[in-house]
Amino acid sequence: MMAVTSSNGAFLGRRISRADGVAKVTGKADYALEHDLAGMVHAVIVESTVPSGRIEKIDLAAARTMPGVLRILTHADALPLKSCPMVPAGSVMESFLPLQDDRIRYNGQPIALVVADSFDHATEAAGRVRVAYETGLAVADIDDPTARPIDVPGAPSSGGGRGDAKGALAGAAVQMEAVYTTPREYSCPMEPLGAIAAWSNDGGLTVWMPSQWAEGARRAFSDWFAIPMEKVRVISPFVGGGFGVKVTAHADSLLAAMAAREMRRPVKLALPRPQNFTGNGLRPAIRQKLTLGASADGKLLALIHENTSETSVDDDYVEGGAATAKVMYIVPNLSATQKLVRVSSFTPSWKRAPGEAIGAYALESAMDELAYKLKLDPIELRLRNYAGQDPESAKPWSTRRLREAYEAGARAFGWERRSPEPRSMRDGHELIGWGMAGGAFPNVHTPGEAKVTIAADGSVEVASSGPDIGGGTYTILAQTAADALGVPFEQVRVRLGDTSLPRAPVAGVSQIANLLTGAVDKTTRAAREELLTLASSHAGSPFKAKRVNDFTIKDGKIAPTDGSAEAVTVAELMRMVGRDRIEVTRNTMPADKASSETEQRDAYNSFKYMRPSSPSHATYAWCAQFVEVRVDEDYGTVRVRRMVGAFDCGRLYNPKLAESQWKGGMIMGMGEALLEAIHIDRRYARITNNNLADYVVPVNADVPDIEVISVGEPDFHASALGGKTVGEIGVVGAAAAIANAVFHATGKRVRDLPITMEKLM
Ligand code: MCN
Ligand code: MOS
Repeated sequence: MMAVTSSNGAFLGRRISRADGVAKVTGKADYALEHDLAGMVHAVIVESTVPSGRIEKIDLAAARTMPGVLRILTHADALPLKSCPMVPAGSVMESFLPLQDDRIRYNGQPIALVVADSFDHATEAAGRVRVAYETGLAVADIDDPTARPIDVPGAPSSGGGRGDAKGALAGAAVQMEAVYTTPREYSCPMEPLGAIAAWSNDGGLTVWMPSQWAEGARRAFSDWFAIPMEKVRVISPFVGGGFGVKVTAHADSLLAAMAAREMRRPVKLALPRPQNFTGNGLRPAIRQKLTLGASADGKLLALIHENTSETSVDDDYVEGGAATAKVMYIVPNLSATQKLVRVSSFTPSWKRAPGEAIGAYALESAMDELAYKLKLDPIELRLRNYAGQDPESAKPWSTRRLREAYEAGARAFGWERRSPEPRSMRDGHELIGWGMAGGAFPNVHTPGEAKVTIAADGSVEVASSGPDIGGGTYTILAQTAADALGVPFEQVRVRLGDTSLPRAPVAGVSQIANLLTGAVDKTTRAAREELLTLASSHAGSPFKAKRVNDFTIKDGKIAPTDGSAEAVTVAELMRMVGRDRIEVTRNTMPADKASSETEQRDAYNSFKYMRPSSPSHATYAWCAQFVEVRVDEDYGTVRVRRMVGAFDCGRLYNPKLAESQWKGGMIMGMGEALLEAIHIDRRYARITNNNLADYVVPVNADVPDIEVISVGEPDFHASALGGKTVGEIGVVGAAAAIANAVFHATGKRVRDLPITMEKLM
């Protein structure tokens, strides 16, 4: 890939505040469920109250007589649906389709849909639906005595290895083995799931829903209802967070569309908060056994990672944890295995850094344990095993400034003042603990598409169906186009999140920034070239220069580089050459791809076309995290006092926004380490803490001083403009750094997250 320098480089790299920020905080942002369509009615889901078995009878008599009720759908009369093979079975999207049969797979499964003239009427009536079940055997969770781990041969991202780990372990001078467990965790976007769906008379479907991938949702609706993709429009300009749960469409939006079709009216289905928890979007509970073997001087010889994770009755969802272990250290012998446990749950899905977050927690905790065994500083142990190239593929790193991250983080934190012994630092009745951990996140790429329009007034519009789920896509794409054309940032307007706009892949695996800045840069350059071709060739142009390269555009003004004529604004030139617009669409498909292929509806499906970003180099973002905790000796309460994260994410398009991504990730890591866990009532295999009062996440008062440092440099193997992945790396390693700090404070190693006070007593 080639290094690209923009015409003036004025906006990319600047700390510009979010372009959508004011609209969001003043209530002007258009969230999906805030629409009000003429004739719209409301749907509410009735959930199963048993975890397994079948529906014997649904009695709708009482519900039907309730005020405002228009229709109640059940498996007996709901529309038959087709499956959606868009993503590999179980990889992130459930295969379950609601109201298709009488079988119960989990407690909370949608089993009826009440449609009424208001949300309150529908809710009231939903409470009157009476169901008789023939209950079956359930497996509550991974710890259920009847749970049976099963093998998943060829599981993606988890199995495999290198060398002879068992053999090397036997000969290792120092060994350590531990099992780390993590509970089910919910993604917790602030904006709940839901949708408004409306069908047109000619069979077209429009869905307003919050989505990390509008194109993917469009594909799902087209499959489910067996209608052409062109007939579906998904609109999602603003998303109140997703963290993985909005990667694909789920039963809520599907049921809204199904009801709208039955009713021949627009239907709104707003999922109440508790049904978000019991519907989808959980990281599964996981058990990771780590076995390390090292020489007496701390060189890793063997690493064995055995992962067992929950999945649903229907799907083989794999949350593999070994991805980080495979690339972090130069260990010659490594074995990774994966088992699944089928539990009576909906299919788990992604939560920020699926695999990496829990994998780094286990790996970096185990490294900390090994460091104590070897009486080595944890950073020193990591440096002795520093991987100079990718130990997995033997490819060179594109960039790996992890050493710099350790150094910068340690310096900012004051790591050299740490006394290594556990329980050796205190402040009155508070034990002080200092811990650290590292992390990695792969850099991937799916092609994307963009449209750039230069209008008669000189303003520029950038359009893509790609989303801004809160990270800053609106802002960085305006920065990109402003630089590539040479106009002020304020002159660029960005439209996103609507499938009537050019196609884009999923905002998952933190790839949107890199691939859409690349697509927008390429498209804007093409638009610039068209504008300058007019400047050099049109009879109305005031310029004598004859080549596109002879011009400069700066601050929205075009002039011949040699100064032979006065500059004119983009608007003036458009008028002089008699154009009311210049419109250009480009994609970043590989050049050798036939246009018949790029035109096909699936051409931007991340689950088909996502690749590591470079064929020749191993490309990852890296981090080192440092944490101070204070543990109350009497009560066992843990408070995080300071966090420092040093990140190598390549070039930053907007440091202000990247830093807030990192901080958000680190805070999520705090939740993972100390607070978050889904609790199951074993008798009914039902989630009990299905709300944000009982499912505890960090709030402002919990969040300490967080310092983040960028040690990256532009990496053109990673992306066209030199950036690496940002959105998920912040969570990777954070929980381990906290757990390690808790051990340093207390001398007690808790290997079961979250680390709550009772586990420390
Ligand atoms: N960025 C940058 N320089 C780079 C790369 C990114 O400045 N080299 C900044 C940009 O402001 C960009 C943001 O970081 O908008 C995130 O970019 P990227 O890493 O490409 O991530 P995506 O846009 O693909 O977003 C998805 C990612 C994922 S997968 C999860 S999960 C997650 C995350 O983003 N969910 C989030 N961050 C989130 N942030 C918010 N507020 N809400 C969520 O739901
Ligand atoms: Mo992010 S969990 O890949 O949506």
